[in-house]
Amino acid sequence: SEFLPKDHPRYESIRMREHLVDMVDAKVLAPEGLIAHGRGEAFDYLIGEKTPDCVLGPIRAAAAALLTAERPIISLNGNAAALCPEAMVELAEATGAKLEINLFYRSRERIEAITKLMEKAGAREILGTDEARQGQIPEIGSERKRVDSEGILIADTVFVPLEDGDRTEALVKMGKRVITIDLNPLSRTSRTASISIMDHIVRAVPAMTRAAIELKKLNKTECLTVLDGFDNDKAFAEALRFISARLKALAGDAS
Ligand code: PTJ
Repeated sequence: SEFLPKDHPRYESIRMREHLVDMVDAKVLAPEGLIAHGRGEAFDYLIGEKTPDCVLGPIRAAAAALLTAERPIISLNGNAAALCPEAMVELAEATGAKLEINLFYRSRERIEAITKLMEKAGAREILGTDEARQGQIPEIGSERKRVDSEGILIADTVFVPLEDGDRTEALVKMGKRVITIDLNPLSRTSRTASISIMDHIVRAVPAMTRAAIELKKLNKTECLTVLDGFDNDKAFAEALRFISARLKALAGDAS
């Protein structure tokens, strides 16, 4: 905008905020999505605003999970669509997963706005838009219970970036493998997912696509070995250790 000088030290971060405000006007982003983003930004400071090495394992496991799944789904909410629509399409193409819109603050207007944005980004098929095909997940209290009967309802693996904890828990209880991205390692989402990625969605999604392209050189058994070797509790502990070590180093404490 006219207010943002190109040489501002936090140019990228402010530009992203301004884009998100525009996305609220366009009905893609829920106003509450702005607050969620702010919380994410705070945690991004703690990790140094780049993908920590300890997150490469979860990213690789997530790519392996999508590649080896029978019916993988990438679930889109307003934040994901607003921040990285093209990267989501690329991930879907690299892994063979389908895209489905699934919203907490659900409205026809928003579903249409997100569909239009995703189509512009190159998406060919988007699930979750056809009322006639709507199924329900009774374990979920929110509007997120409305899912596509040919998508999340029958999926074996669901990628739910930027999530509220309820749905992750319900999907895991249904026996589905759930992959999440959340900058906050302490959130209920991160704690209950099968694979949680503590990183900014804008960095993590392209990294997942790169990992998927690499993993495609292996056969299915080798991909499954990558997946089986992954331990989310261990990854959670490593994520916390990473933040803790980084803060200690910044404070000048000897390690
Ligand atoms: O589009 P809708 O209607 O489905 O609504 C989406 C929101 C995000 C409003 C809804 O799911 C929500 O309220 O989510 P929460 O419970 O605020 O959780 C969002 C989590 O995402 C928080 O724990 C943040 O730390 C994290 N987060 C926010 N922005 C990013 C992020 N993680 C990674 N990358 C980000 N850019």
